[in-house]
Amino acid sequence: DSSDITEVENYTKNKYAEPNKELFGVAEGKNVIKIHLESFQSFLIDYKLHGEEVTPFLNSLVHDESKNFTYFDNFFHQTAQGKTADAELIMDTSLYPLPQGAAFVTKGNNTYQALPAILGQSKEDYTSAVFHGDNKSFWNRDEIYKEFGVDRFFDSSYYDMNEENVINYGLKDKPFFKQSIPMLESLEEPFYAHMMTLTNHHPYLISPDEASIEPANTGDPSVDRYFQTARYLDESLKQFFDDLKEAGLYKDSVIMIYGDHYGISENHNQAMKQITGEKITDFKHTQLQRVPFFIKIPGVDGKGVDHEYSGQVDVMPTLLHLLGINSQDYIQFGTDMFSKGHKDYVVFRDGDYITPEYTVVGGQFFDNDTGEKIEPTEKMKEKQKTVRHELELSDEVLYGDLLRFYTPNENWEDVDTSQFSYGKNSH
Ligand code: GP9
Ligand code: MN
Repeated sequence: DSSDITEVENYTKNKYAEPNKELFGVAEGKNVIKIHLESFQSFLIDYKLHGEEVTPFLNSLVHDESKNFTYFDNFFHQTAQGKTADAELIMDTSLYPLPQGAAFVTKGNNTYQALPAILGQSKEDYTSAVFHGDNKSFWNRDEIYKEFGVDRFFDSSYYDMNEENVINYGLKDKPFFKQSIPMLESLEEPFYAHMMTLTNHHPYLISPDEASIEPANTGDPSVDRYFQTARYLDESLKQFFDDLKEAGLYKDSVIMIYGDHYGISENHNQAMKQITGEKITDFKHTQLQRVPFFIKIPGVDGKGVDHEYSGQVDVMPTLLHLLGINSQDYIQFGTDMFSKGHKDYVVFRDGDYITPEYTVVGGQFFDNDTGEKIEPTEKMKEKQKTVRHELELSDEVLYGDLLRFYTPNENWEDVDTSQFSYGKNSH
């Protein structure tokens, strides 16, 4: 009931980190373009296969001399069984995913105070849109997006899905980005646009004429092809950036790029040993849960590589502060990545977590420098309790639909789901 939400509120308000004053509001009213890199793990960045860069375009953003982007190399996905849907949930609500199933499906009719609605109710009156070349009902998106306050959902019904354009789950990334440009241009500004790619998805299928790098040769077919679909994704991004520039939508937009979850599961540790040159221990496997996070803020020089430890849950408060919106009003488990008070422990769904100094795997503690098992100090045990408590509180929010009982501020209006309908033919 409503007393439970008070406990959660006390916790999250206490965890809250004040914005970095230099950055608060610097991107007020700017368009936001958030790009989802399907199944993309950070080990691909700067990785060389057969002596070639796999992702030259993304690498160029990391090493960008013109300092457009900041790249977080200690950013982690926090997803569980809901995979893509969990990543979307975490990034747009700053809640943790559920221990079982996908909240997108089982909690698709909960009340949320999610980014699309918050930006839509801000004084800048953002238009929110999701772009994805798959059927609108996959992962129950067409239901939960209404609760999130997503104004427009450009699903596969908006795209030319002819046979040549489609592989695996849906639209190939190159035609996806190409065809998205006019839709993006049609949106009322400012907009919050979420571009969701798909081709770099297990089992990493690509037609031979579109593969521009040879597969790896571990003998594990999906691992071997992973580099080819990642290269294709990288090329599609380059094309998208060129098209954004041509459309005049690049320079003045906030652009965020993130990886949703791992692409190579622990079932492929043998192949990954060949790829990384190291035995994939449980400790090492946790290190591989890094996914990229890039951000470009108009008018602010990128920092190159930022080594701050952070996770998907931290993105929402970070963005709100850049846009000049006070995030303290909302129930959020993450903290602003640019804040001096950013909390640099990253919680995983199973109760494990990682800090700049040590990693907890299966409840056991490992030193980050040596990878050796260590005895936890009292402080470390305390932190472990905090992590578990946070997960419990987040679960209470979702299982109890507790945001029903929460009003962020006096201006907040409950999301009216009847305003939204998705799919080309319903407009
Ligand atoms: C499907 C796509 C894939 O629409 O988002 O989801 P995943 O299998 O990665 O969860
Ligand atoms: Mn995914």
